[in-house]
Amino acid sequence: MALESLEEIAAYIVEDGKGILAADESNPTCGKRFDSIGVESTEDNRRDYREMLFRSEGMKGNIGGVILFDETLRQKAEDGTPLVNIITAQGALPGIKVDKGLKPLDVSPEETVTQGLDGLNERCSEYEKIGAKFAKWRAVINIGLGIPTEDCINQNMEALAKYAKIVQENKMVPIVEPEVLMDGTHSIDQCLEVTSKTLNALFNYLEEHGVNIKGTLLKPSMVISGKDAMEKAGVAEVAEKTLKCLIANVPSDLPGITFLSGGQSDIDATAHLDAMNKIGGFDWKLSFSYGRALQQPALKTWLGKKENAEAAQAALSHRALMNKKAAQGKWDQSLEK
Ligand code: 5MM
Repeated sequence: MALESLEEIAAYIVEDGKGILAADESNPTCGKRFDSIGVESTEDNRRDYREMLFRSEGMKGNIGGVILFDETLRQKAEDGTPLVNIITAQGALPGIKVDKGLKPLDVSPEETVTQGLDGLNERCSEYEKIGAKFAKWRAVINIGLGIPTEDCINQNMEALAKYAKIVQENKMVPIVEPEVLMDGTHSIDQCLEVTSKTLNALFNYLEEHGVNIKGTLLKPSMVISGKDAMEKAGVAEVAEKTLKCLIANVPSDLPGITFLSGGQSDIDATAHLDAMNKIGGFDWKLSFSYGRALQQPALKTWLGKKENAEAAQAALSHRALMNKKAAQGKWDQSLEK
């Protein structure tokens, strides 16, 4: 894969309905996932689980990129092959999460700002040498009484723009991930308003900081009702309002939008993506960068046992294929049988 420019890398990741496997759980998050199946989160167990995922048949043709945590980018498989080489052999590009997590915002401590700009240039330079072709930074926006504040949106979106510029200077494609959390009782319309403000600020800052939009991918949350909302919007409304928000706020020369799943069920995440692609009317590729919605069935099947690896790989392969179909607007519930 001789991909020379940022534009070529970004286009490759999302070409023909391919999407991204988000496997960049930090060790504490991986610990939570493993707790749910009664597996200890050791370095070897994390390696075994991820090696199992990356060797799945269904990676090929369905997954264009894999986001990794620092530990995984440097890890070798049981037979000594670097995990990065296994990913590349599947036709996917390795990427790296470079943010350093969340800290409370000084002016509004119930909100957070993402950290990680200190030393980012040096870290990116090393990651690029190890083989990373793209990077990811996640900002978190909460909806609640009086929040998000303007300060929270502005500080997080400006940090995303500064990160993106540094990543591009190191010849990698930045994925900018502004996640508006599903937690709360808010309506889909409140989510639409907050997501619109957030994306509007993000693209203003990206422009101000001279980020090349054609060499960038956006990883947003969908416009969706809060997890504990009284009334939940259905698939058609989520698709319609998410597209309305994106069309109003995202430049058409951005090559791809790869959604996060954010706690949606695996089928909901696929159905929403498919509904948007069936509506159409936009220039970007509209695809996926799911963590839980791709991994959950595989994790529950694996249970930390070697004898379950094949069935777990089949579960991941199935979800990867279903989401590729959704990214082409060709998914149907009957394919899930
Ligand atoms: C896979 O989880 C990622 C890492 O999270 P932490 O830094 O909190 O450990 C996360 O950024 C992920 O890439 C996105 O949230 C998308 O994952 P979901 O599960 O929301 O699709």
